[in-house]
Amino acid sequence: MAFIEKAVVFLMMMMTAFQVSDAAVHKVGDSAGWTIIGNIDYKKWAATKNFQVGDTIIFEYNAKLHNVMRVTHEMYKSCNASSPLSMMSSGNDTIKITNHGHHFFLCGVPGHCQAGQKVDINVVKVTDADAHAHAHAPTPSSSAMASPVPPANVPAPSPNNASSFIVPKAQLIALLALALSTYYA
Ligand SMILES: *[C@@H]1O[C@H](CO)[C@@H](O)[C@H](O)[C@H]1NC(C)=O
Ligand SMILES: *[C@@H]1O[C@H](CO)[C@@H](O)[C@H](O)[C@H]1NC(C)=O
Ligand SMILES: *[C@@H]1O[C@H](CO)[C@@H](O)[C@H](O)[C@H]1NC(C)=O
Ligand SMILES: [Cu+2]
Repeated sequence: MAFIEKAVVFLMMMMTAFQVSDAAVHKVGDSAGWTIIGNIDYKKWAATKNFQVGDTIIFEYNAKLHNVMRVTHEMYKSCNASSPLSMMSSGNDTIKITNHGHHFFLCGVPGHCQAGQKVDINVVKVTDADAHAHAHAPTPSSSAMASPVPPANVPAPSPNNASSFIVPKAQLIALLALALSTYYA
C-alpha cells in the first residue's frame, strides 16, 4: 500500500475510535417549515433536537406571509413583536449557533405567534449524557479498539466515558499529520 493510502486508513480508524463532533443543520418544522398551517408544535420539534454550538438553523417560509424575529424570553412568552433584537424576512433564513443557552424566535405577523409560530432553540452544553444522545456520535467499535496505539499525548480511549472520545477537529488534523510522519518514516 502506498503511504498515502495507509495514512487514509489510519485516519479512518482514528475517526471511528474518536467521536468527531459534526455540525448539524436543523430546518425549523422539518418538511413543514415555518408556518401556522397544520398547528405545528415547535416546542415538540425543538425537543427532538440536540442543538450544539456550530449547528445551523434554517427558517424556510413564504416571505409574503411570515417573518422571523429574534426576541427576548419575555417577548417570546408574551408574543410581543414590537421591538425584536433582530429580524429576517428572506423566506430562507439561516442562523449559525455561536453560543449556548436559549435562542427565542417568533413570527412578527399579527396573530401568528399567538397561533404557535414561535420556537425556543435551547443550546445545551455537551455533557456525558448529551454525548451519548447525540445523533452524530458513532459508538466505538471493537475493531477500532484494536487500532494502533495512539500517540502518547492522546488519552487512551475508555469505553466507559464517552466524553473522553470527543476530539476537536484541529486535534484530529494534528493526529493525521502525526500519522503521516509515522508512515513516512
Ligand atoms: C413589548 O416589549 C417592549 C420592549 O420590551 C415594551 O416596551 C412594551 O411595553 C411591550 N408591550 C407589551 C404589550 O407588553
Ligand atoms: C435555502 O437555502 C439553502 C442554503 O442555505 C438551500 O440549500 C435551499 O435549497 C434553500 N431553499 C429554498 C426553498 O430556496
Ligand atoms: C469522564 O471524563 C471526564 C473528562 O474527560 C471526567 O471529568 C469525568 O469524571 C469522567 N467520568 C467518568 C465516569 O470517568
Ligand atoms: Cu407567520
